[in-house]
Amino acid sequence: MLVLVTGATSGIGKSTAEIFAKNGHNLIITGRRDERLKELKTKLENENKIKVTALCFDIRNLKEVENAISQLSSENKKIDVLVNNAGLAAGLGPIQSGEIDHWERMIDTNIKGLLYISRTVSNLMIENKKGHIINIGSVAGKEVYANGNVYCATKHAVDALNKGIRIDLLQHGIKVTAVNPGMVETEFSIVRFDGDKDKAKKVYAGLQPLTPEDIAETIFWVANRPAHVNINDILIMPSAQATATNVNRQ
Ligand code: NDP
Ligand code: 8X3
Repeated sequence: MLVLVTGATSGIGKSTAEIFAKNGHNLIITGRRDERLKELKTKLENENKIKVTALCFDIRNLKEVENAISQLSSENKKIDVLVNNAGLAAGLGPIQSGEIDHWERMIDTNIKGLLYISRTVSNLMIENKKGHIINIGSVAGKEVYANGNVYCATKHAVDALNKGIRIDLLQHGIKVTAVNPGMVETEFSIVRFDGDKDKAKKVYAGLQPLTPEDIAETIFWVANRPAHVNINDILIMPSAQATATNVNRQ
């Protein structure tokens, strides 16, 4: 399989690239931090007999997305799996004092970025007459919690797009799946709190969060179902988390 993972410089995306690499699959990895992409490419190619293509671009920029994908070799355009993982939360506060820049970053990345790459790659999958799009949603796309307003809205949009894209691509034999995690300890909360590591650490205090590897294993499993089987939607939580806000801290 050839697997394109967006947001592979960190967290869930990086672990996803690693598990596919270990299992001998070629990869296209993307993100904005070029150094990290280059390091990961070198590591994965040295440790596994695979080919990794690193594409550095900002998923919020349609031109950058289209240029990056159009420059792929014809072999690399035969993408079997697109993992729509790049995304972020910015801020956690009430709507009346929300920062416009935070809102725009989330909407532009989680919704518009996902749309840009899905449109571009689904056209390649249609030509290839097969493919699988795996969208990383969230528990925040299934319920809304206090101060989560815009982030929750973007992940509800991913939930809706997951269903809509599946309908649109049905006739082309392309599978579409959502993997929706609860709390996973990555750089997610550091980004959400604008680099405040102490504040980020407190999110996971007193409980065992999911690891990015837990989610990567689920993504790998989803991508490896037989051709006639599609997993539409999975909600995966730490055992210590019942809902977005019901958490059992010891
Ligand atoms: P990380 O912050 O560790 O990773 C986010 C990744 O997204 C990075 O590789 C980053 O790359 C990439 N990214 C962000 N913005 C852009 C952009 N504008 N252009 C290109 N790439 C971008 O967080 P996670 O691994 O936790 O998050 C991955 C996904 O999982 C997100 O969609 C998130 O919403 C979702 N999720 C996370 C949960 C959690 O608790 N951690 C729970 C539920 C869902 P770079 O900075 O190099 O561009
Ligand atoms: C990330 C999970 O609960 O922090 O999508 O919104 S949560």
